[in-house]
Amino acid sequence: MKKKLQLALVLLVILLLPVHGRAQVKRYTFRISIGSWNILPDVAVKSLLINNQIPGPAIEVTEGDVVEVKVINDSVLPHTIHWHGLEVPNDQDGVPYVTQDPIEQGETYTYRFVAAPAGTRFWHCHWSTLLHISGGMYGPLIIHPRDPRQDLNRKYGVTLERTMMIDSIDPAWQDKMLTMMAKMHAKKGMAAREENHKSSGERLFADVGEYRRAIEDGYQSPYLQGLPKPSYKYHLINGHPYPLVPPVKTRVGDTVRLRLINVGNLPHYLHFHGLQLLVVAIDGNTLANPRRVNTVPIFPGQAKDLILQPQIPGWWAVHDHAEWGSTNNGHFPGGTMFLLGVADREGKISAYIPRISLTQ
Ligand SMILES: [Cu+2]
Repeated sequence: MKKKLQLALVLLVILLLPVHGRAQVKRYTFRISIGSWNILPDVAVKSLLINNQIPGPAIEVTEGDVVEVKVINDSVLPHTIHWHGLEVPNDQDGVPYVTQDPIEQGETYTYRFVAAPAGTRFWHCHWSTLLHISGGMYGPLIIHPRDPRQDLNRKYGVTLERTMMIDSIDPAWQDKMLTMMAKMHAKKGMAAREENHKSSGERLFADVGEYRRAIEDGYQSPYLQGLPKPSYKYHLINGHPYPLVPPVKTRVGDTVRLRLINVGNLPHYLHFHGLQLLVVAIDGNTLANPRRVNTVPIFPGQAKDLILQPQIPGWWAVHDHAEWGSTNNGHFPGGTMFLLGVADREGKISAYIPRISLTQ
């Protein structure tokens, strides 16, 4: 009897193995540099690039995989990387002076964690986040469920997938701040190297009491020094605003999964022409009751998974219905906008050929 039970267990394990697969170690290298990024052909912005791209590299793994990210800091500024929406060991969470020291110029640091929970998640720099996220330090972190019964692609029969990361930037502010910060840290770095110290040179306090005493003793808080503030002028999808956002081309009968991630500081309200869609997950977590909508609010730090099954052929506009989000430096159209091309069964999208207008 015992032997039969053992055999049944072994068979069960063998049956489950090919379905669930084995956890793997997935390795990534992030090389950080300061460079120029053309959001539009005539708008170049000083940026923080990871492997020379915005967004940075996409991490795509299966739940339970071990993720190893080697961060090489070739920039003069400090950084840490945070895994947004993941449940990682505390010392891998990437919050400077809360869970780790910043990664300084010339340093290499390796993060290691198990990918969980499944869903549409992302990563971003957590040092000077206002500047470093708008600078371009972010990327998708897609975790596929290990159990195929939890897989929304399988459930909805997804034939096409796109991930869109939304961010808003102020090029003039970003240029000024990155230049200023780079100069400051270069100076600090030189002084620190002479004294054989770490280069950040941040003033650190052990607790609130020490911070209060420092102010009583004449310490000047950085928040009273009046740094310039951003006034967001361009709204990007994967590093570019409309008209550089590539259209999503599909056909009647297809099922499209859009993974929207808002990494920026402004809310956006994406309105889809010509169809109703299903919101099937928020912040990577599957909804028990998907919502049928045609306008999708997406707030800072939020992710939403959308399922689209377009039925009417044509070129359909998808745009931010808070209209400032659909402008480039105040001019409509631009920003968070793209076209959804739906072909009929013969492959024809529309008799009307869309062109690009920038002067409406
Ligand atoms: Cu950074």
